[in-house]
Amino acid sequence: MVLYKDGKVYLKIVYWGMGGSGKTTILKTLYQITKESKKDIIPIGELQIIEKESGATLYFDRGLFQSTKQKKVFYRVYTVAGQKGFSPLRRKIFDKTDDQTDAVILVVDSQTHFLEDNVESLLELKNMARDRLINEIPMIVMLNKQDLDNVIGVEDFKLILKDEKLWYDPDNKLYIWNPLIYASCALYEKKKEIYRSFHECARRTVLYHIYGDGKAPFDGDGDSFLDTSIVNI
Ligand SMILES: Nc1nc2c(ncn2[C@@H]2O[C@H](COP(=O)(O)OP(=O)(O)OP(=O)(O)O)[C@@H](O)[C@H]2O)c(=O)[nH]1
Ligand SMILES: [Mg+2]
Repeated sequence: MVLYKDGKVYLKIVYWGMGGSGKTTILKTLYQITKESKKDIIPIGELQIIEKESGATLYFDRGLFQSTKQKKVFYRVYTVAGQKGFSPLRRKIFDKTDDQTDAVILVVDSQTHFLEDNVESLLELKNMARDRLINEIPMIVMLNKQDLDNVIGVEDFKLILKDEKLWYDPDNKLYIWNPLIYASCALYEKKKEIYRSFHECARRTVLYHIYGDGKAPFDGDGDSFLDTSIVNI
């Protein structure tokens, strides 16, 4: 989070995931959706897309969005380059010391034959975030490309998160902050869960900052943060 003297707040949200899982497409679709209809965020300026001829991201993509209800709140939204050799570039985006990542959206290519690559990408993220996922960095998961055949579902992916200790049992205080998992499609014509997943990520990011001072917040009975009206994004 970056806070300016004039009270403007910039929150940084990163789309992370294996090469080709759909991160750039998601950002473009989010941009279109929020440009053409009235939503809680509006895009400011154009998207910055840095890609190879093949369409794979070469460094990163970036978009700036402003909250329409809290006009001093801005979201700097990045996608990383998912291809295997680009890990150092991903670190530059994710781990910038003067502009730390506030929240992450893991974008999974849901086709079953990519399971291992998705897990590899998740492990890299875990390693880079150094135990801060969920307890300091809210996390959302998108199981993307659900329009295709042979795809994994939400319950399958929950098991992977459990294996990686990124899923808490109901008796744990962090249970309410378990990653929400959205079955999505990024293609504009078939779009599914693109805005809703971003909205939930933004909502959690704001809650972590307002109520948790940069950490997962808790209250007495534990679940009032599930009330979506508690905070404007
Ligand atoms: N069928 C289908 N294709 C998708 C979907 N999302 C993305 N694609 C396609 O998958 C390919 C890769 O998408 P990108 O958005 O470039 O993937 P990326 O995650 O940004 O890839 P890197 O930049 O290499 O990390 C493109 O041809 C997209 O059109 C989806 O939900 N369904
Ligand atoms: Mg990309």
